[in-house]
Amino acid sequence: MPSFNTLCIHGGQEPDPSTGAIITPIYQTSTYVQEELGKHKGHEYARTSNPTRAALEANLAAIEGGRAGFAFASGMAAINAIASLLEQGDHVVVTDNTYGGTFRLFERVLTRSGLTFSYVDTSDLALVEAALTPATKMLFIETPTNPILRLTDLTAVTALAHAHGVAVVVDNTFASPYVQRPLEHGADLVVHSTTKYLNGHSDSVGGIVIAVRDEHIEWLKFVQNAAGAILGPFDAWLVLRGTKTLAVRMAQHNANGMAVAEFLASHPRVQQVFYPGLPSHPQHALAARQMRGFGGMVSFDVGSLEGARTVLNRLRLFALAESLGGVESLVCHPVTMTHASVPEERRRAIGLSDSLIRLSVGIEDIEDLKADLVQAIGE
Ligand code: P1T
Repeated sequence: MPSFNTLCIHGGQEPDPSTGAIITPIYQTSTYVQEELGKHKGHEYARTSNPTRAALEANLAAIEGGRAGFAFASGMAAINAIASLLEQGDHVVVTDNTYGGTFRLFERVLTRSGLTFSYVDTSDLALVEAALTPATKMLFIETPTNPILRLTDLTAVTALAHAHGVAVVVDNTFASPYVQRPLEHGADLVVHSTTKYLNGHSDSVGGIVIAVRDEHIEWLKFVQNAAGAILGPFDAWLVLRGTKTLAVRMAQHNANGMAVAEFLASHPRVQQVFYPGLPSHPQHALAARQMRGFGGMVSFDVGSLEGARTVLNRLRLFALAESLGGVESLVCHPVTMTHASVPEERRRAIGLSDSLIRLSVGIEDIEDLKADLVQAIGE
């Protein structure tokens, strides 16, 4: 089996059969001409299959170490496709500090179809076990969480879930498959917003589900076509271009993330830093076991909303924007931006304060990033 860096570039890739092009072309077509009735080259209609999308799906399945991948129009569409594995009356246990859009999909959309969700701190196995009911069919884990960067022990939680016949889904968006490999810990499904590290260049929105079990693969293939929230060929091509440099980008995100976290941790005006790579992180030992490097996401608290506002408005190289995982650094204010759909009392319960600032540390020169933080926060 080729190593990770090689799989990023070559996994699932073949020269184009019609021309030998080394890069899979953008098959920008809606349909495929059949030679005669019932005789075609493996593709009939582009919602059902597209060679560019298929090349991306094979690439991402190889990178995550899964058996099949299914690409969707966004990370949320991918999560919605996973939820379609469930039926009315089923119950899901969800990491409490999940992306705000995931919470909104579950609470505002899927509860209308008779699904129920319990939000628990999945870093605490006893809480997970206590939340399981006879109706629980799925455990939806985000680790590290967005934006508090709390971790869940994937090996332990998967063993617990499987002992109760519950499938485990891991949203691996924040870590990327370079940093964390949920399927190797026993997870059943991995989901990504490809919008983030996998694409890596902030120029495409998409999602992927990686599956290992026959019944999941069969259903996801069916529902991708039946519901039709597919990733378009141009976006598939962009993500495929992105994954070729995933390994080198992630090594630099890891290095810059660590350096920024250490810089913030030593800054007198910063009250708290959330980063799994810091020894002060309550789950640093787990992070060192479960992750390869600690990623490029760093959150910190300057103690007051006014202070946060000043920093957010002063930063220059860190652009004020939602999203993450691109080569350029971004900063956001989760309470009013990415997590505005989470009710205030829930935000308080998970420790998401009004003064929290979230950084997506890019791969620019670290000295330039530190200089920007100094001019924004002060000496
Ligand atoms: O934006 P979309 O491609 O639909 O992905 C949704 C999503 C799913 N899971 C996680 C962990 C995410 O962080 C996201 C999207 N997050 C942001 C836009 C953000 O700024 O946090």
